[in-house]
Amino acid sequence: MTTLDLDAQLATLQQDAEQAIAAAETLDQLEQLRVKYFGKKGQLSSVLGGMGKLDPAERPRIGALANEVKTALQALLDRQHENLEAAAIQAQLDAETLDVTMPGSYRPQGRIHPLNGMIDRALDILVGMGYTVAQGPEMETDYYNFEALNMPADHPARDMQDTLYLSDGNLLRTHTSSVQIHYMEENEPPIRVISPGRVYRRDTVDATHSAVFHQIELLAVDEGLTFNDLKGTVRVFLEALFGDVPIRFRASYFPFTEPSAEVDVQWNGRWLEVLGCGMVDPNVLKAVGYDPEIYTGFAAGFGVERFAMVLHQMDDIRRLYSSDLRFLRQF
Ligand code: 2NM
Repeated sequence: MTTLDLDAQLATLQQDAEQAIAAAETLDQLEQLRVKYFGKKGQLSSVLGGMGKLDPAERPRIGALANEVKTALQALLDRQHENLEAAAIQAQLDAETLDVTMPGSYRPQGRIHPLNGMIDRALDILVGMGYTVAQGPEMETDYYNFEALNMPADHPARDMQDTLYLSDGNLLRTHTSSVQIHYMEENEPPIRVISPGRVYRRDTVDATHSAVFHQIELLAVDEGLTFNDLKGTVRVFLEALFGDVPIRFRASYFPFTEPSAEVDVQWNGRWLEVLGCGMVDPNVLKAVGYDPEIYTGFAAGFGVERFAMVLHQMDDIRRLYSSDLRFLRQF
């Protein structure tokens, strides 16, 4: 082996490698070239392996030359690596380009149904006043819908609302007061609870009646609650909902309250009845195991549909169930 041989081999290696690196089209190919030339079993190593057979005086020159070749090729590899990487990123950017001038796809905007909006508003106000929301079954026993609410079997007040009975003797609740009974059975005073939900009546459907509608009832039980607390609570609630409008209490009758009242608000120049209320009858408190000598309570109930109709000046309850978007989009 002569130095000329090694000189020539290094020159050939450099030339081959320069061409191959410049021609590499992918980062994978480039990596293969790096291994081919610089790897442990690569061509540079095998050329340098021949150094042992050289005249010792020649070794430093050939060694220096080999280093130069290596440095030069490494620089080429690095540059090509950068080029290919930049090209790959550019290719990805080109492939993922968004044309922001393309028309979007139309998605109709949904909105809250006026009934749910009404429930949300009422609950917001009452929860803000310290009340907790309770729910219960829509199918009820006679006990929870009537008996515990001071309406024994042949009580005439049962006729106030025609009831939908199920074949097994149970019924569809006619009011959410049944939820209040469940709640009182499971909790001790002080009680502050509201029960929103669907209720059912055997009614012929017309502009102001529906066999299924929604109620929110409110109940407070504590030591020392009076009719004054009831009036204040109802007033604050109605003011939050209707604004500073005149309201009046009229004496009325409910089987589960005594005394009882109906409340009207003056709205667009007319008195409109919006809710019923009263002091919880001692018999109701007894039914859930509260001592009426210690506790008193007040309750109020209203129909959500009626509230929505008064508030939005609707003339027909059926519009609320019609899914007519021309109507619903107004709210
Ligand atoms: C109303 C009117 C008056 C009422 C009574 C009760 C209970 F469970 F405490 F007895 N809950 N809701 C009540 C009282 C409901 O709705 C027009």
